[in-house]
Amino acid sequence: MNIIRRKGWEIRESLATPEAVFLSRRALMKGAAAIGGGTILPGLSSLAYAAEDATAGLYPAKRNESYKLDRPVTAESVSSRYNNFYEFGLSKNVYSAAESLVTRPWMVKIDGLVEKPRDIGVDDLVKAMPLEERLYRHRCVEAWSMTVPWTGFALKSLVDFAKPLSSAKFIRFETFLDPKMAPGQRSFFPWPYVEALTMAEATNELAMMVTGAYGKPLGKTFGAPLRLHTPWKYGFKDIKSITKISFVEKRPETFWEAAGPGEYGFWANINPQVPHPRWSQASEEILGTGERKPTLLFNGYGEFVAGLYKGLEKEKLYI
Ligand SMILES: Nc1nc2c(c(=O)[nH]1)N[C@H]1C(S)=C(S)[C@@H](COP(=O)(O)O)O[C@H]1N2
Ligand SMILES: [Mo]
Repeated sequence: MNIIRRKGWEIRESLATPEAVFLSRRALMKGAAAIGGGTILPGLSSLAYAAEDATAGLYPAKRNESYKLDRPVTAESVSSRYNNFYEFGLSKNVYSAAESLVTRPWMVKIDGLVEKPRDIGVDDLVKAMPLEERLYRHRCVEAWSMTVPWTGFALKSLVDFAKPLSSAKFIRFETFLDPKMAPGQRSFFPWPYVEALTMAEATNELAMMVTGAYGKPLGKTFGAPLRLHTPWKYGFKDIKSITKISFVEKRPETFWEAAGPGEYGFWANINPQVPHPRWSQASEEILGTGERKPTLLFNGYGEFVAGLYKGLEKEKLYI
């Protein structure tokens, strides 16, 4: 157990209270004193503010009831202690290492084939988007699954905000690159982590940008402050801690395609009948229960997404 360190979201939640304002003032004075004789420099207070989560008060967001479950939500104590976040190590037990992730200030670059490329602070982006909660199932390619109440907004809202040109055919996402902060990035993988979707996939209602979970701002181990969730695809598509979103014409090479092209592809749609080269995808272990359930085509989300793949039958849609 991690007793001494407070979780990121506890600090952020308390921001709404006068006490937290007082505390950050005090931290600010200390900082100013360190810089020069105790005078507060102009502009410093906004800097200090940007170091914290200015959107914490938006949680919990109202649930969108369109996405029904066939199983209980996974306990947060389970889902937040079994993670894939290779930037912080290869094991599932990376949650305390991931606490080194510095999530404020956090800029997101929107570039490529858009009307006007821009850099936007994650809090300004979140404030411009309609936040809601969705109950989604998550199926990792390693044959385990979990069910999480994510908070965030439809990726389509971000696409509308970015105003892509008609020449944009794909959307490419990139994670931060900082091997000092994330020691896993010193390993042999093709960093930074990259993922991508077609524009049709990105504007499907299911594709979600996630900024929170369990009614709170996103914990670091879940990929704060901004990650993707596409519940009909294997979990490796759900890129964490996004710093760059680019609209492009050519299909990008993704992190896992570059790392293991025989085993992981661009499409990664869930299909129990197409095994991974080294194991079956027919069923999944439900995290925290010891139970196995059959895996469903498109993870059971076919009514939303099956139409996206008409005419693409020659592609390797299921790895
Ligand atoms: N940047 C980054 N994003 C990532 C990963 C990663 O290692 N780095 N792992 C992926 C994989 S394989 C899965 S299953 C999910 C895990 O999400 P979770 O830790 O919230 O369960 O994140 C995905 N996104
Ligand atoms: Mo995964």
